[in-house]
Amino acid sequence: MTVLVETHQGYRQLSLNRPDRLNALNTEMFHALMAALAEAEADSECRAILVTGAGRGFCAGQDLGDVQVGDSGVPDLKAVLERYNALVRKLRGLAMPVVCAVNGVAAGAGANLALACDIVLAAKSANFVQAFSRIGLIPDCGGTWFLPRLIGAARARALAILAEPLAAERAAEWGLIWQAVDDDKLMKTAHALTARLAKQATIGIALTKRAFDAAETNTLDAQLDLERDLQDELGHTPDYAEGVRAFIEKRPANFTGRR
Ligand code: T3D
Repeated sequence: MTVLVETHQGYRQLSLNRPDRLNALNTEMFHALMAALAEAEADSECRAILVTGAGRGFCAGQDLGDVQVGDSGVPDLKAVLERYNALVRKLRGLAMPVVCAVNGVAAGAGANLALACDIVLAAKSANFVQAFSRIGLIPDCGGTWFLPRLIGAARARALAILAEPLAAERAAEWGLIWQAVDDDKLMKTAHALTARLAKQATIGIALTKRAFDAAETNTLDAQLDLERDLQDELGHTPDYAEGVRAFIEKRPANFTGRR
């Protein structure tokens, strides 16, 4: 199985599972990952997702041995990109938080797949490589969009053009990821974080994701209107009522994530 699924209380862990290829993405893994995300989304008990990799790497990007050749006899990269685009759209559109635990090297599309997640943790020994320029390509999987927004144009361009590995701790210092964690604490930290998120107000998190994504193209005026509308929507959720009640009663809130 190219993606392993573990069900935990309130969340699912999806592990990319081609360790002998550093979890490089092939067609089978793409379909397995899309299916696992759709199944998690359809499960009303699932309120968060943890993505990680099996073995010593997180994901080495596209499996360079698995590119189909099109009718004209040249590699059909458009087909590969359609798959990546669908994956990134799926991750970004999920109405629940997605944590990524980068357990080892994240290269090419593998690096940008991690950046498409909401909160990225990485083992201190892990690194991020925009490997594309080494094979004459541009960063895909949203890389040209995520990188400058997260770390600024100068660093984004150098990483993309030079394809030098960026160590996890430096990635955290630069704001590319949330946190670099001691290797032996990575999965414990990732599980604790994901379990915590699974108990938060899920719809509020989903609309927070939506608001941040919209802010990338909105004017302040449009964003203020969007915030008003999303907050109005959240004002009708049981989790908002529970959050306020719990505050007043000085007790932890018991969120359900339901409408
Ligand atoms: O081209 C298109 O299809 C369009 C789409 C592009 C999207 C992309 O993601 S482009 C970028 C593709 N990825 C890369 O170029 C990265 C290639 N891999 C590497 O540069 C290195 O493997 C790493 C820097 C990631 C890790 O290096 P290292 O020394 O830790 O491991 P290794 O020995 O190179 O790899 C271990 C095995 O995994 C090895 O197999 P072997 O020799 O033991 O049988 C290696 O061939 C295999 N592997 C690593 N990456 C890939 C891969 N096999 C297929 N595809 C890979 N991307």
